[in-house]
Amino acid sequence: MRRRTFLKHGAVSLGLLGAHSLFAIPPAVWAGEYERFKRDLPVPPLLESLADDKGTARFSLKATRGESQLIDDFTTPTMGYNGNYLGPTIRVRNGQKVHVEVTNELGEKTTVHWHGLHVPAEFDGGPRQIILPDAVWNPQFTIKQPAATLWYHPHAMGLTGEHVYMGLAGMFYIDDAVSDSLDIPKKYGVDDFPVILQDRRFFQDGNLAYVQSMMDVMHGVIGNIMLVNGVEWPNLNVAGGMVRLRLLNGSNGSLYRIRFSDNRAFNQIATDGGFMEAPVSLTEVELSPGERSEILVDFSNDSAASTVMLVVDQLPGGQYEAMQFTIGEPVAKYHNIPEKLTEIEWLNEKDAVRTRQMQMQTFSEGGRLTINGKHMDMNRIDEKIQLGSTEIWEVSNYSGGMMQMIHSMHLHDVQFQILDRNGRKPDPRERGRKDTVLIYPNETVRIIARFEDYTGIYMYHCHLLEHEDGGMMGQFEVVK
Ligand SMILES: [Cu+2]
Repeated sequence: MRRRTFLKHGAVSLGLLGAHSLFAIPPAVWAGEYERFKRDLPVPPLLESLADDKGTARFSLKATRGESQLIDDFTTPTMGYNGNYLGPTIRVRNGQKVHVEVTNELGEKTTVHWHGLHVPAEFDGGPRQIILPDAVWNPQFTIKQPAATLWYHPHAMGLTGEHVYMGLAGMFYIDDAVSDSLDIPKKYGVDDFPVILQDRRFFQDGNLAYVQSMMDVMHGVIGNIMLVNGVEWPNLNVAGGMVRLRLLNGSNGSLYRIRFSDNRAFNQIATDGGFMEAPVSLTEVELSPGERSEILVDFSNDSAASTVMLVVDQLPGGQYEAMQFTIGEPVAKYHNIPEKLTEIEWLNEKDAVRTRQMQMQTFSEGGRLTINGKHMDMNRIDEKIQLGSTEIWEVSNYSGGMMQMIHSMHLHDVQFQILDRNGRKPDPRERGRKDTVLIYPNETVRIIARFEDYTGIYMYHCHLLEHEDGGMMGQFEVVK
């Protein structure tokens, strides 16, 4: 079915896709004959923890290669953790000791970075913690942060974009007394679902078409097929009640605006690093690469067997009816939206010991991607930060001219808070714990963070993965 459709639309794709038309399968939306939403949304399995006699949670992750049916009728060589594509969801509690055994079966070096997790530098999984082929890495840490939806992915210098593109990524949940006590959906895969959004581009033979041109490095690799948890056009059967979606922009370089096909309102309850103080009613969530958002969607007024779609506007790019919800019978127990979710300790500008300027620049100096005019160098420490201190970082994006594009600033080690965007207070939906922040062209975003508990070297970088691999990254060292 798909192949026939491809031939039929081949001529159309030539004109619209330009240089990529020779290898790319045409966008899903043109394949009018294809039956969508016939595959179930895959829910990554929860990773079984083997708790030892001291109560430490023990996990085993293997980075491997495999084959997947990301889009129907095509077999694609992929990478995954403990499977063919993506990885299992790791679930731990605040205060818990965690030990992960990571085995690298990729045949090339990789790392595993715990995105959003506050851990000792040596266990952060950045480019300094390389796992050689067939080697085993044993990070151990204690969870010291509130309930949140974090994720894990590779972070080897120059290879991050390709490894993530091939499928290496997984969710990392933290639970605590607050998440236990809130009367919200929390049954994994029943009324609480991970939603990992990733656009991808394919060759006609089903292979993923990673970086093919300089444009792909400049803008990030922008796909024309939207995957949800590793499948194009999945359907999810939900009961007629409240459903919690943990949205992750797992793309390499696309900005996503996410909404429902009927533009219904929903409530955002968490930012990157955990619950907000109170739910925020929205009709659209905006996520740059690496950002997460938890939302509560009310299906209790939908009649049984009705459907609604999750729509993703991709910038730059297209619009996707990414997945379908099919609503079933009403639930027996209905969750209300809590008025209050948690308390956040807001950092005070007056406590900041200094302000650092971070200029994210595209092709500033001899065609390079830089921060403050500097290209990433593993042998250079860019910023030294006093342990326990609070700092303001002024992150700006003024590349100018033809090079206007978004950046997505990610700091390892900390959860920060957004003070303002071009001097204006952030939207309510951004008032919470953050580890990744969208920076629009011609924008300066001030963030504030406290660097506590651990000394050592951590990364800060653009989370457009081709920018990161291209050198838009630096190292800060927390010192005593
Ligand atoms: Cu960037």
